[in-house]
Amino acid sequence: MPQLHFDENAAPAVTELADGTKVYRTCAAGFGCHNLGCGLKVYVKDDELVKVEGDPDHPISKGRLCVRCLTAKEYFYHKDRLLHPMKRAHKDRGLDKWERITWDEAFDLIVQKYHETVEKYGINSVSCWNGTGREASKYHFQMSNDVFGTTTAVHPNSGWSCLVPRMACMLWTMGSSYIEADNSIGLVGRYDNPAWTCPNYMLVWGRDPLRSNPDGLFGHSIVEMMRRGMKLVVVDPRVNWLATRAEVHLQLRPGTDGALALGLLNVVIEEDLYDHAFVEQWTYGFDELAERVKGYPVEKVAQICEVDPDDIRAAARCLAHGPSTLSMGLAVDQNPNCLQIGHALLSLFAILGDMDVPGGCFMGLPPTFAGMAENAPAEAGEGPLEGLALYGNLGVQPLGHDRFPALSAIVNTTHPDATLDTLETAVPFPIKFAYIFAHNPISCMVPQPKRWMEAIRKIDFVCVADVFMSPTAMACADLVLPVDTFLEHDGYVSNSNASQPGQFGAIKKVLSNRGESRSDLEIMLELHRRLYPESTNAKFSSIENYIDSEIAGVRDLNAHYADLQEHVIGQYEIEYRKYEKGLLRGDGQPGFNTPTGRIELYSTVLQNLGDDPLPYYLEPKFSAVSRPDLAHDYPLVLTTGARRFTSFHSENRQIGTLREIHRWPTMEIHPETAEKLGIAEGTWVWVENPWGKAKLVAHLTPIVKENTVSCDHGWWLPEEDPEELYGVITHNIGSLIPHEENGPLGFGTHYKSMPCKVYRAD
Ligand SMILES: Nc1nc2c(c(=O)[nH]1)N[C@H]1C(S)=C(S)[C@@H](COP(=O)(O)OP(=O)(O)OC[C@H]3O[C@@H](n4cnc5c(=O)[nH]c(N)nc54)[C@H](O)[C@@H]3O)O[C@H]1N2
Ligand SMILES: Nc1nc2c(c(=O)[nH]1)N[C@H]1C(S)=C(S)[C@@H](COP(=O)(O)OP(=O)(O)OC[C@H]3O[C@@H](n4cnc5c(=O)[nH]c(N)nc54)[C@H](O)[C@@H]3O)O[C@H]1N2
Ligand SMILES: [Mo]
Repeated sequence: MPQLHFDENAAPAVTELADGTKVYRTCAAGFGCHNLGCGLKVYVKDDELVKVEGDPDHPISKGRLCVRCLTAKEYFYHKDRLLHPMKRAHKDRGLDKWERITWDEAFDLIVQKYHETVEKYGINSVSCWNGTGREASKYHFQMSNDVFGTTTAVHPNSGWSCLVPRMACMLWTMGSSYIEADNSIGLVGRYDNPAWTCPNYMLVWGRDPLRSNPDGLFGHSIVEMMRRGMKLVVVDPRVNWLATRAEVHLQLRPGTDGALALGLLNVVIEEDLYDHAFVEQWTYGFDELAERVKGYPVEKVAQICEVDPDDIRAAARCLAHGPSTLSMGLAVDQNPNCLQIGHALLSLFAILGDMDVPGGCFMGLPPTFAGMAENAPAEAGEGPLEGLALYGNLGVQPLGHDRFPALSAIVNTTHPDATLDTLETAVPFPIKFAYIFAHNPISCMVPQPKRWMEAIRKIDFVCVADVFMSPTAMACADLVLPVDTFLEHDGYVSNSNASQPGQFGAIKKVLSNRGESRSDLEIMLELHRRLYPESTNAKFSSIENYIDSEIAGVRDLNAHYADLQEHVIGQYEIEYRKYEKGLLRGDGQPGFNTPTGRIELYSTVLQNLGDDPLPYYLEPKFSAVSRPDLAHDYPLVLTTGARRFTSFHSENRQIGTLREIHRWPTMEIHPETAEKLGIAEGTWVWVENPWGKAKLVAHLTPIVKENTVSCDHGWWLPEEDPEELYGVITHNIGSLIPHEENGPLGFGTHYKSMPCKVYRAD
């Protein structure tokens, strides 16, 4: 099991300069980020934030920082930060009529509304909402299940189209909680550690890690590996920075990923490029897979995907020069074909013999973290779920799991789309209470934002906890709670809770709180105290106890929170080739943690869940191929949400420097297409389809193909009128994405493949 390694040669946690300035080392979980944990040096003088710099002693980020941390001062001292709890009369939702109240009054209100709801409607009418994996997301299930005691934990990303589909493939077909490109992240000395091998090739699929630093892969590690000789194959409809440096760039038609993945498998099998010994010993269903991929010959796939057939062959041949590794991203999830794309890509690297070898695809240990169905700790809650395991065994099925039972096997939130149906119809029960934290559904997460906004407004009591007044809070909340930044509280960061190798680090309070802001963890512990005054649960008694018990619960790491505070960051290693050593399975036997003990190219789990056990291609439901009737009026293909350095979803829109770099909600369009439509650089345009429209600024660029436009997501204009909701509906590209158009098991949707037309807004 992993052990934490602290670097004894690193700078001390705090040093003092001659002028009295203190320099604190800490790990970042913001300003607009996952709780990724980049190393930070924070300069503080007389309780004033002077500046932040990258921490060169941090073994993973190694002194690098992105523009969002480099503009920390603007964020920290921003005039729009929420500083006090505020409430508003129910009838005034949407109006800027807030009344400042005390924290005591705020907690009293929450507790009162909570009890009223439970008494009148039952516990599951209480809902607890959370956005993407920020620091606060560590507390989503604790807050929902342990504090509120409800199964109505909501994450309303249509089709759960973020990470969970990929995780489902990893867990169900490979028996690994998470599989990531091996970038030496857990090894002391990193790339110089002899245990590591530099991959020969990395397949970067629908992911832009330099901008997104996604889920445990620090993007710049790709550049470091390129410097050591790694080459790239990129699958992306846009020519991003990595694509310009790739051996092969497959610039596919958005949404056709499933066909391309099967085409690559076809070449590897037909040209006999696979690892026979590995296939023989460790995989299940190779013959069936080989038979299936015969249906995806290169010429046919090339036509579907609008790429050159020779490029598909070239890509497959490159990857066969292993070790090769896979970095697959959000474009896999944001597609109703997601499970099959993920399954096909993982199968590709499995038959190439690249699973869990140095320089290959690193297999995560079985999961221990909140929300995962398998192997989860049975935490005794003190609410109505007392004594039940938190996940997979809730006793009550979360909302929508009757229609989409596969979801129960992977995550215990409600089904995102079914939640909207329930809000609108009160079937099977009404939702009357909502606690929304670190989440801005109206600006960002949901498709059909206006419809969701109206549905959320039907909830009797809505509390939003945020750093800023978000459009969701302005539109829907009765109570807002001011949350602080990671410089104002203690906390911790971790890499997939030690499923993957990597880091455990300390978030340290280095500045006094602005106003009366508090951390999500403090709010959670206080709510717990007030809802369970008799509780003797030591874990919830203090921040230190809470974090200590969280760390202690993770794979027997030899650390306490005090150690993290002292050393700032601990690195841990996990062995390669775990399947040979019995480290993946509960019974300690060699093999994989699947029903057959092998990597299931033919998935018995998918079969039992009612889907095809083999990967297949689903043509996007609204494409010109599927719906030629739509293609006449909506001839362009819309992909959305390609990440920018200057924002994290809807966050950072009020930061002046970042808005100078990227001023407006932007649509990328090919110059020739723009010319035909009379659209010049910088013109405001409407992007429209039968589901809705959004107003953006055109940026003419040849990085997109002539038939494709790529639009920003998560926009609102904080400088505009709050009572017009900061233009959030006007500029929201989510309006063009349909509700409940998920894959067969309820996963994925069309965030990256919809038809549209574009015209000038003037
Ligand atoms: N700066 C910043 N970083 C972030 C975020 C943020 O908002 N800002 N969000 C965070 C979150 S929650 C997530 S989930 C991750 C996501 O981060 P990533 O997984 O990196 O995903 P994206 O940036 O959405 O898209 C990556 C690439 O997919 C391409 N693409 C578009 N359509 C398709 C398609 O149909 N097929 C294929 N193969 N590619 C396509 C885009 O052109 C883009 O280059 O980023 C996280 N990191
Ligand atoms: N069209 C389209 N839509 C998309 C996507 C896309 O690619 N295309 N991507 C989707 C994806 S992958 C995701 S994950 C979702 C993300 O959707 P969300 O997670 O809902 O989006 P955010 O805008 O990040 O909302 C987070 C809110 O939390 C606040 N906040 C920041 N830090 C803290 C904190 O520490 N505590 C608290 N309480 N609040 C905090 C921020 O100010 C912000 O208002 O969006 C999805 N929406
Ligand atoms: Mo996400």
